[in-house]
Amino acid sequence: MRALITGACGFVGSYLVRHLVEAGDTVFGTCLRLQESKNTECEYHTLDICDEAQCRAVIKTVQPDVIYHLAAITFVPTAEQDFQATLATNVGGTYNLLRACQEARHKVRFVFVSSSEVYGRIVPKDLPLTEQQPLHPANNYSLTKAMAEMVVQRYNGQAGIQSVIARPFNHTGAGQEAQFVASSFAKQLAQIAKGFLPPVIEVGNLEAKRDFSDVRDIVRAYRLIADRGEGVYNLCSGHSVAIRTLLDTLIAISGQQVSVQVVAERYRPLDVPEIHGDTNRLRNELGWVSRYSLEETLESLYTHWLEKVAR
Ligand code: A2R
Repeated sequence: MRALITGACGFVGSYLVRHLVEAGDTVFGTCLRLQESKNTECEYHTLDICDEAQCRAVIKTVQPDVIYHLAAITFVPTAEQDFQATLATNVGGTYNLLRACQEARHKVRFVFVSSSEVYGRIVPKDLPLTEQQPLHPANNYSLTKAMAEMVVQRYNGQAGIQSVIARPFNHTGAGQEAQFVASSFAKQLAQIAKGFLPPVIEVGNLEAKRDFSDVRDIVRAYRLIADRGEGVYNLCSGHSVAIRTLLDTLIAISGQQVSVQVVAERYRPLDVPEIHGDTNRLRNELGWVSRYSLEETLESLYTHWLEKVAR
């Protein structure tokens, strides 16, 4: 299987490269800016998905059997600041890739990585969220992901393109940027452990309950979806955990005595107090089960930051 991953140098892309190589696929990755490759078993190409000609060239060169489309503007505040760039990347970039496949008349599986954020403002009676839940995007990031899902559906079945959509809920693991909540806590705890920070951890709103998975479980689901998925899949654990529990678990893992300080810059009022997804399609149709407990995920995150933090 010739697999092409866009956004292969990103957080999830790096895990997906490793997983597909281990599974025996011939893996090609695209990166906006090519970094020194850690994995020589994957051939990397520079690609700006906003550039139609570059998309056509990569599809023509690689001739993939499957495309995992991960490249995107992924950070919600960045998307809020620049709607045009987010539209061009998340929607236009998806369109460019699909057009390139259509023009090449190339038979391909197209796995679009969307987001659970497309469900937007939900109320407790909507839980657990199924794939049939109407989409109500509430920010630029989720709006462009929902629009891109429609682009994917528009090209599904055309010129040999077979698409499937993944809606991952929160996922984390070693290597995630510290702008995301679990990684932010783990990094601060590692800095405290090394004596670079006083024993005070800065937090925002701890009351939100979200559905967290390990990034390694998520990339396994992407390959299963590529292999035999159809339609739309929620990728989630099926239960929610309070952000306060994430914090308490990480503090316990670090074995430190710290005080917790709520700071205004990190504090956002809660639009949606609780989110968790329905995993039935993923489990029953594809036989997916998670392999990592939340504790194991948080341990790997903390260990990663312990090795990485510097003064
Ligand atoms: O900005 P960079 O150098 O970090 O590159 C990001 C890349 N990217 C692009 N690639 C090609 N052409 C573009 N115009 C373009 N703009 C951004 O997409 C980055 O390497 C990658 C996304 O990776 P992360 O931000 O680390 O996101 P993560 O957590 O790996 O999420 C993967 C997928 C995304 O589609 C999310 O929306 C979804 O999972 O949840």
